[in-house]
Amino acid sequence: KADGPLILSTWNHGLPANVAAIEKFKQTGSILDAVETGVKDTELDMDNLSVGLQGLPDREGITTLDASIMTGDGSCGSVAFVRQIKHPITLARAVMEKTPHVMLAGEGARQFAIAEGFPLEKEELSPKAQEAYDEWKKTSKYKPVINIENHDTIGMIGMDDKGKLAGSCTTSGLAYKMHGRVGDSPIIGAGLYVDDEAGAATATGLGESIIRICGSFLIVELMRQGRSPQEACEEAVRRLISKNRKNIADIQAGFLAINKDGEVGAFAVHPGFNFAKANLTSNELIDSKSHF
Ligand code: SD4
Repeated sequence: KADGPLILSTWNHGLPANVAAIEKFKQTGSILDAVETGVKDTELDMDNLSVGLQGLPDREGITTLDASIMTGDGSCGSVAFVRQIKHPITLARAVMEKTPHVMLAGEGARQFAIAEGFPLEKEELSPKAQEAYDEWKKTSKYKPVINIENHDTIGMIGMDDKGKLAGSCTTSGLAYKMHGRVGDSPIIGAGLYVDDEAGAATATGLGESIIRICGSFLIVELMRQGRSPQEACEEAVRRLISKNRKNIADIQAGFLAINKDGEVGAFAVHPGFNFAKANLTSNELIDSKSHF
């Protein structure tokens, strides 16, 4: 078990998110609070066009958000295809803690948010998203480009000093997706899975390719069977490639995992994936290896 909390999160924005997570952990001692607060930082980052209401819209010009949260005892909550909510991760946590359900989507998620007192934000694109959308509309081609359009979702997994695990994942999903499209991030077992008895995993990249293999659940189950987090992430990437052969050159996906002993692993389909790893005294960005 770690001496203090260990926090891992996807991509460069994982660095400031980890700082927010560690700070919160110091205040409350809760790994759940830490992973929620950490990704809230990214949900507000105006430079991030793949998370939060400033994210790139769907092809109708509407930004819709997906998020999930889970703890190692099996508690989980998520929201999908939700509009006008600044912190979908907090809404996902409310679904987990205040409803008998795991997942709320679309208008129902928004109604629940209103009932819980979440402020509804004005529905308008951020200046950067508007500019990108106007440019995209000139050709309206739907072809996600790896490491450009599909990067930047934040997935965060953490362990406290007693070995308890929690994770969070939040995104505006694929840019210019069809209206109503839901990715892997709010799907428990695809974008996120956490089990104190085995480990935790989160995913980023083309959601369809990740859903197809139940990516995060697969990694946690492989760790349960004794694979290291690194071996488990590599096996999940191999599986993903085997089920997405036709267009694998255009598909990026990356996985990040921790096992119950605090060992860490990461692997991606293509180069370019990285993650941030923090404890009480350090916070570093690490490049993931990749299959190709
Ligand atoms: C999705 N997995 O909605 C998300 C997108 C993503 O980095 O990870 N972007 O498919």
